[in-house]
Amino acid sequence: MNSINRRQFVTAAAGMFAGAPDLARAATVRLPFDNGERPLVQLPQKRPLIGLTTRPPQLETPFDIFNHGLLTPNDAFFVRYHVSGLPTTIDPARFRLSIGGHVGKPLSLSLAALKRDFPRQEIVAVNQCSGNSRGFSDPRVGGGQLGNGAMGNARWFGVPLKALLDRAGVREGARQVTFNGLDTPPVDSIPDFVKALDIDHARDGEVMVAWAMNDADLPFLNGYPLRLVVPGYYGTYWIKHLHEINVVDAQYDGYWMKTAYRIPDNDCNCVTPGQKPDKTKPIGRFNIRSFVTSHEDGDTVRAGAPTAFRGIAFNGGSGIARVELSIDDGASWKEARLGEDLGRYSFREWTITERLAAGEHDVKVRAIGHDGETQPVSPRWQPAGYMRNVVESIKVRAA
Ligand SMILES: Nc1nc2c(c(=O)[nH]1)N[C@H]1C(S)=C(S)[C@@H](COP(=O)(O)O)O[C@H]1N2
Ligand SMILES: [Mo]
Repeated sequence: MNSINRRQFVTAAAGMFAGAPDLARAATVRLPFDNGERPLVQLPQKRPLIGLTTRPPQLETPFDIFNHGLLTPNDAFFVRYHVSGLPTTIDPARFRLSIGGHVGKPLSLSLAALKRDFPRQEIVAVNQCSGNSRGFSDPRVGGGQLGNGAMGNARWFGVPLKALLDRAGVREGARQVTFNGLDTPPVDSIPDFVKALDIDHARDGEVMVAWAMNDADLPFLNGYPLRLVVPGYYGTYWIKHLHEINVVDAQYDGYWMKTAYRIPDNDCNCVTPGQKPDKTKPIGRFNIRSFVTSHEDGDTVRAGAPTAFRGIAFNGGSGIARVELSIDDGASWKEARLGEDLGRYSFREWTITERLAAGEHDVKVRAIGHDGETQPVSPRWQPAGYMRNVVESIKVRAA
């Protein structure tokens, strides 16, 4: 366990910077690992969030947000980009989504047509970056040194991808579907960010093209005007500013599928720390995770009095069957009560009240999915630092 206090250290009140971009970097936050100092940055349509890079903009959500409701507010939702050429202005009247390639009838759809001519769909789902929590990797690995805030849960509105593909008429022999957004690499040597899904996955009726989240248009930095939503799958597939869908009759082998975003192809998707996997595959579904959101490492509670613990759990789509809390470093576990069920791709709230005897307590939380999956007690490791899902642990003092 890291010895630095896990409390995110805010040196100035964040709210006062709203609307004052020149002061937007005056506050900092400390993530609980080496070199974890980060500026709080305020970008358009966002409240001050934890800044990772500016070009392209990358922001993570301050963790206490997850204690204030199951849906992550749009202005607090994390932001991840790979390439720095963001579209600067998008005219919603002239924007077109194209669906082409191995189809009978290529389509070019305006936003109005998309909203008018197709069935609507709504789904609550977690979007989580593959590298969420990467900063905790030990030994450390390259890539964005993220805390636990590169995730968020939203109610997405849009049209099922299946409806679009059916309208275009997928031809015999289709293997995959590729997705491209309006952002572009700054130089030719960096490959454009294009991702692919297998044709059956793309047509499962759940993958969707979304234009709204939590009852509002997508914030620009979360993909305005359209993004792909791939419930249960890591954020890398959730293409933002989506404008090009292509059906292909071969395995798509662009850089971001063939070389990047790959995981060890074994049962644990892990290797011995420091080793390289001998076989890899594209990253896929989330593994199961759970967090305490009501308390942070280093908190003090009243000894002997009821302490209400609360948090969230989620997984790749089987849904959360059970969450358990331990206040004795994993020696014994008690089942928590699950909150409202917003669907099997959503955060699930859990609560439990415990009385802590005077002294230090190692508080741990673990979730069990309907598929039986649970979390490992010691962290798994892989060279890219993806898929961290160790049982989380915080120290709480009762006095
Ligand atoms: N166009 C585009 N879409 C993208 C990316 C990108 O770089 N460009 N990054 C992906 C990755 S890796 C993640 S984790 C999610 C993050 O979604 P968010 O920025 O809305 O939180 O966007 C995905 N979609
Ligand atoms: Mo990501």
